[in-house]
Amino acid sequence: MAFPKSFYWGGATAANQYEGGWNLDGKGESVCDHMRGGNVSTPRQMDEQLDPNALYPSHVATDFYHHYEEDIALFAEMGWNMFRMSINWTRLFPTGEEAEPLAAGVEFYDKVFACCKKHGIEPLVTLSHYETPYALVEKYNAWADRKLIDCFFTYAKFCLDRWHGTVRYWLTFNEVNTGFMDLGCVLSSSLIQGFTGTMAEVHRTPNERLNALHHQFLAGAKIVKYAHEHYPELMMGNMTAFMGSYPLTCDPADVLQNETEMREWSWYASDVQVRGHYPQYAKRYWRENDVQIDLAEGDEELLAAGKVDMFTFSYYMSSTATTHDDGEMMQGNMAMGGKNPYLKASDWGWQIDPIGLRIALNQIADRYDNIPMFVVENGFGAFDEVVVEDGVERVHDPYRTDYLRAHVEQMGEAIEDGVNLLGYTWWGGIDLVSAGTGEYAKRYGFIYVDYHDDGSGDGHRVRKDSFYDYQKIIAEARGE
Ligand code: BGP
Repeated sequence: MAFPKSFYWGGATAANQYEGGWNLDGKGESVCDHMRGGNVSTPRQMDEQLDPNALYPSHVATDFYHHYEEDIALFAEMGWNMFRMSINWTRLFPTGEEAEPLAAGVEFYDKVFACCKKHGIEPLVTLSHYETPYALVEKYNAWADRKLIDCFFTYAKFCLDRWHGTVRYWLTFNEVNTGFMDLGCVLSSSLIQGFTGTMAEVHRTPNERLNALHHQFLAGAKIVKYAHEHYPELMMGNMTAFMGSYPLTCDPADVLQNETEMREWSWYASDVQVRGHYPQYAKRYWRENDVQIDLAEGDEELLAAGKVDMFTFSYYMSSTATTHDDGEMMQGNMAMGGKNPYLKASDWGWQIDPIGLRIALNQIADRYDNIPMFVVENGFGAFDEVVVEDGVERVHDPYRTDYLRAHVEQMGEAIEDGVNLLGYTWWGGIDLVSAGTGEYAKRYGFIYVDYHDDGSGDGHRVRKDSFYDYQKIIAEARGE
């Protein structure tokens, strides 16, 4: 295999889906703490007021808060040398506006990073992974307001000042590009002040969406600039949900449609974050969609001064684009775009396309002068079954290993193509709550966690077959 010795292998998580302990030790409420669970056909519901009788999956999630030592030891056993996690903004700054962080929160992450170090695992930390303080939604409608830039900067600056010696790799906003669409207006830009209803009911104008994004670009650039000035050894990255797509036919109109969708869904955000300015096609989009960007004095300079050092992205599936009305749309949570007759899909309608990952890596390398890259999310959500054999609990999940192997193979090809890929963190690694549906049943982990959608389960961990498969793949790649 083509992987260099220095390659990072690991898994990725997010506090809102993994950590739990939602109100312990002074932690404040995040956006996700107000979201109920759903499933593939029932969208998640957002409650302005929490209902004491409802289940909110982020409240316990899969309880990393109380299991971090056990879990990190299991990660090390698989051979990981990287663990992507997010810091829960509200564990440090409960309402997002305190001047000083909560000591208990600081102590928790101190312990987590020390534990990673003990196991030789490099943390890769997302500063904001769908965890905007709910108090900032109530007060400012979150990223609609420029004020959030300062709130975020106070929080992010604290994190860098405290942990720059321990954490080298940092990401600003998870899947920030989803804010271009209604899809990202709940979890990512959180334009949901006073809103109760399902995720599918949130519709914001292009002007609202793109201004919220503008504020996130500025906040990201501000912390990247601060890192470059104070801690030049850090690697600061964007994080894009890469929505790979193909023209459904060779009709030039389909090719153009595909190009347009790729720009809007995937490239718009990273073009700003990597190049430090808005792309040439933005102005026409703004004009034709009634968008007036709140460009204040100094904004353009800040974007130019806060260019990221690495490109990181999630990749799960690909779709198609067409202008013909006979194209069938993909079904399922967070799945956008058209179906591809050459691809199979998961139970949630996500089309499986390993070659698409190689294409994505090459497209990013071509576009951004072979910038260092990480695939920070890629994975297969599936229903798993625990069976007891000779008194031992097991999960046989060859479908997950198949998906993993096929994608690892294509990353190897991309490295052969010359792509500057530094690492891979599989989404989950350990079971956690789904972001799109809020389910436990959509499992991604190599480690099973005994929690269920009806609130039952004791949280004990079980190594799935894929645990040993990933262990083997990593060892093989390292030539061990
Ligand atoms: C990405 C998110 C993750 C994660 C993943 C899988 O969009 O960054 O937080 O959850 O997708 O999606 P889902 O959980 O909906 O299956």
